Formats: sequence, structure tokens, C-alpha cells
Amino acid sequence: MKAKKTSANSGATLALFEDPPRPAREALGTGAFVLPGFALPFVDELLPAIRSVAEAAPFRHLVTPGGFTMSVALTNCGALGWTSDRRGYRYSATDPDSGKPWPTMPEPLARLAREAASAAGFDGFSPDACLVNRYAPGARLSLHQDKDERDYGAPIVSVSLGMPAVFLFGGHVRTDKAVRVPLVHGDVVVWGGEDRLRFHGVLPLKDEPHPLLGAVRINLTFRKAG
Ligand code: MD3
Ligand code: FE
Repeated sequence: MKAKKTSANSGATLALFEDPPRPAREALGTGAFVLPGFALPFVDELLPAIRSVAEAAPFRHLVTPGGFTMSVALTNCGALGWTSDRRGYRYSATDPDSGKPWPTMPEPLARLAREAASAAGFDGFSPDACLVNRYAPGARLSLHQDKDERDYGAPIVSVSLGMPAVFLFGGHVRTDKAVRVPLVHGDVVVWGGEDRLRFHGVLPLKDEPHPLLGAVRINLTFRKAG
């Protein structure tokens, strides 16, 4: 009796220091959903898979058509990869640095993308491109739209790993006020329907090293590009 009471009390005391529980699915718009922690059960398979992609197609800092070097480093896997240079943005079947096809999309990545899309109400998602963004402290992504894909009917699935970030979820015009969405290791966001073409970006990353990845944030975005 006494022991039981003590353990119930200590549980209640500890609960004061815990983060409030997060819902399984949080709507940002009619077609945009945060799935907190959805990728956590996949992490052990994702990290070695990402490492092998980066070995075959190393991270690089692309130059924009305007001549700016991006602070975010990028590589790709899948049939198509996104690239940029002074001539423009485009998807290509080969890595311009090596002339070789992009690494195949590892099965655990493809499975995570399909299951997350399905959990957000987009069944049958079959991405042909996975952009892998790598952020160091201070790296940012200014407001933009993802418009280089052929079919805006398919959603985009985004997976956050490592250091936390503040995501900016804007409107359909660049000057629309953007909502700030904190994203942590394991969070997945799915964007489709009328939210697919919203402006979005990432605030400069703080230096808050992650226990598993160190001072790095990795973001995977899965797309149907071709
Ligand atoms: C909202 N990456 O690679 S993913 C990108 O965290 C990109 O690295 C960010 O934006 C990152 O293009 C954010 C989230 C994302 C992707 C596509 C969207 C958000 C979106 C399309 C419409 C609205
Ligand atoms: Fe984007």
C-alpha cells in the first residue's frame, strides 16, 4: 500500500518535467500534416543508408542561377536528382559531378516515404527522387516554392534528422506571413493538395548538437519529379 502510493507520487512529480505528449498527426493546412516522431522506428536503417548514398554521391554546395552558393549541402538518390547551376534548376538522371546515375533509393527510405504519405491520406505515393539536404549550424534555406517537379498532384514527404530546425510555412505569395513550425529529429511532414505550392524555408540553424548525429541536420524530401 505504502510502496504503491510512493511510486504513483514519483510518477506524478516526474510528469511535471516531461514534454507534453504530441498528437500523432497535426494539420498545418488542408493538405499539410506534421507526423511527430513518425521516422523514429526507421532511424537505425536510415542512417547507414544515407551514409552509403553520400559515399557514392558526395554532398556538395550548389550554386544558384543568381550566382549564390547555397549554405545547405545536397545530394540525391533515386532515378532523378535535383541540381542547380548558373543555367538554372532542374532534375537530372545523372550526378553532374560524376556523370553517373544517382544512387538507387534505399528500400528503407522508400518504405518510410510511402508509409508516411499514407498516414497523411495520400495512398500509393511512389517517389522517384529523394533530395538529401545537410545543414551545419548557421545554414538556412530562404523562402521558395518547389516547382521543378512535373506533377503537382503528388505530395512531398519531408523527414527531419539530427539537430532541430524552425521551418517556415508560408502562403501562396512570397510576402504572405509564414507560420514557424519547430521540427525535431524523427519528425515527418507531408505536403500535398492545395498546400503543395506554398512558399517555405528554414531559419538559420542554431548550434545544438544532436546526440546521434552531432552538429548536423539532415532533411530528406521525397518527390515524384518525373
Ligand atoms: C511546404 N527543404 O529541399 S522540407 C527543399 O528542411 C526544402 O530541408 C526543407 O524545402 C528542409 O526544397 C524543407 C519541407 C517542405 C518541402 C516541400 C514543400 C515543405 C514544403 C512544398 C510545399 C510546402
Ligand atoms: Fe522546398
